[in-house]
Amino acid sequence: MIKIYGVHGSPFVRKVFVALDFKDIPYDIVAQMPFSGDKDYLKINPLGKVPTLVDGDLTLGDSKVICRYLEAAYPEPALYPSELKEKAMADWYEDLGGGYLSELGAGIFFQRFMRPFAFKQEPDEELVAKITDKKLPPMLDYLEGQVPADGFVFGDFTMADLCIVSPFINASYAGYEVDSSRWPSIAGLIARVKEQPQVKAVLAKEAKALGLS
Ligand SMILES: N[C@@H](CCC(=O)N[C@@H](CS)C(=O)NCC(=O)O)C(=O)O
Repeated sequence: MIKIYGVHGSPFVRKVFVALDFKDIPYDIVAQMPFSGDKDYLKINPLGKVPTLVDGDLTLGDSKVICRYLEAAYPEPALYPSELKEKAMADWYEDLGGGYLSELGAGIFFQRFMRPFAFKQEPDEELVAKITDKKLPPMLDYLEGQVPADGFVFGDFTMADLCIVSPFINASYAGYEVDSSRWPSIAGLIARVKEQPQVKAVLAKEAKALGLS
């Protein structure tokens, strides 16, 4: 049975859980906190980051690498587009969502969720405002021009939709919501992705794990 090391709430672990559920692949979760410095975990993932997948003699880090492996090993139902340029765009959205956008979402989440609840510290609202007022608007302007007003980016739901939306899910745990009057298409995509059955099921587990439900 496939084993996934990670925790609910991480946008990177979320991708892997959704991919496995979407493809109906059974798996066990091995609870692994990020930033733990756990020496045994560093033996299987020297970066110490989550998620890590163990499938028999294969041990892989990085959500993108893991999801690509799952897509190749279990092609149906497809979670990535197959047309060349759409596939390339899906890579770009995964890179953007897991890179810069994720840093912004994590910044809000860390300040407004982790600091008060995990570390009993006040959030740095100046830093949050810099993200919400300066860094996010140009990204949202760009995304607003990329995503459709209805449905998903490539027609059917794909990993690209989840990658675009995931940073905003984490920001929403910290009270940030995308302004739907300014960015209606991206706000609509966030709502639709949250309702996608496998995403919805994983988010329900996250809410429980984070004490939000
Ligand atoms: N590129 C990696 C990023 C994974 C990542 O940064 N995970 C975070 C949790 S959300 C983590 O483990 N951070 C711990 C650290 O950076 O040491 C992926 O896609 O899996």
